[in-house]
Amino acid sequence: MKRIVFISGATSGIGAACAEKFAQAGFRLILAGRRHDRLESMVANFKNKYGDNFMSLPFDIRSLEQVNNAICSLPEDWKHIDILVNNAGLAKGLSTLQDGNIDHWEQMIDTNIKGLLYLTKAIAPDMIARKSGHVINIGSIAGREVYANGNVYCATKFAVDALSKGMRIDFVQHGVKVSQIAPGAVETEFSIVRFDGDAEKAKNVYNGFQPLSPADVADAVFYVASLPPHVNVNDLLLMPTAQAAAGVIHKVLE
Ligand code: NDP
Ligand code: 8X3
Repeated sequence: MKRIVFISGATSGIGAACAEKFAQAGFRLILAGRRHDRLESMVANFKNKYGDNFMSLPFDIRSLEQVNNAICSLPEDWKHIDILVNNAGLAKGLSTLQDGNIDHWEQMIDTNIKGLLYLTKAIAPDMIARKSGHVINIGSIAGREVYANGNVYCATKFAVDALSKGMRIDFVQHGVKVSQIAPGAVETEFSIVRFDGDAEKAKNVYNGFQPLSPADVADAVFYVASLPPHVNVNDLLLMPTAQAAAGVIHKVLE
């Protein structure tokens, strides 16, 4: 039986690259995100290339009701999820706490922490009942080190780190694995979202060095998901070679 992978935030960046990687390898995929049109075109494209193994599930992870309705709506033959990739997340803004935008804080906390919790609570009980499953949380270097103006985003990723450790303790007796992949700078839509669509500001983040690509992170997620049942990667910090620490990137600018 083909294993089922649920990917949150599959419409772009790391989530989309994970979808491509697992699709190529023959897994069945549930692709989630808010942008319905993108999910539909991904599913159509994958079905064309890899067969009938894909479904889209559009919802806003910040809404407990939407999360629960979406998971309850899964058809019987899609209900037993083997791998949950908790990837949906975002940064909004980059400023000191005193100048911070409270709407931005709510959005980051509601998505990166509460959304991850809602989705895990909706999916993990079935893994626990079956004594098998794997939760892979996408953390960040920002969950290891606080950088200037990163305050609330960093706090949400520190929370992902803590929740990954907590889940691992809670699920261990049930044979459910928990891993965290924590990347450094990856060029995705992340900075465009952070800077409210300012593409030039976003591009500057990645100027002068080679960031990770979404495919680099997807390779790591796939590796972690492919290990035998008795082996788990608890935690994997994956950095661009040019990034030594959260705020230390060696840039060569012309
Ligand atoms: P992208 O902006 O490219 O992708 C973010 C994804 O999250 C999108 O698919 C988006 O889908 C989804 N998402 C955001 N808000 C919601 C919501 N409320 N409900 C459902 N889905 C949502 O960024 P990345 O691929 O870079 O980010 C993926 C993860 O990786 C995030 O958790 C981020 O914190 C983390 N990360 C990113 C790094 C980087 O440098 N890029 C480094 C380390 C970690 P949609 O808009 O369709 O809802
Ligand atoms: C994203 C990486 O360093 O921009 O989590 O916060 S960083």
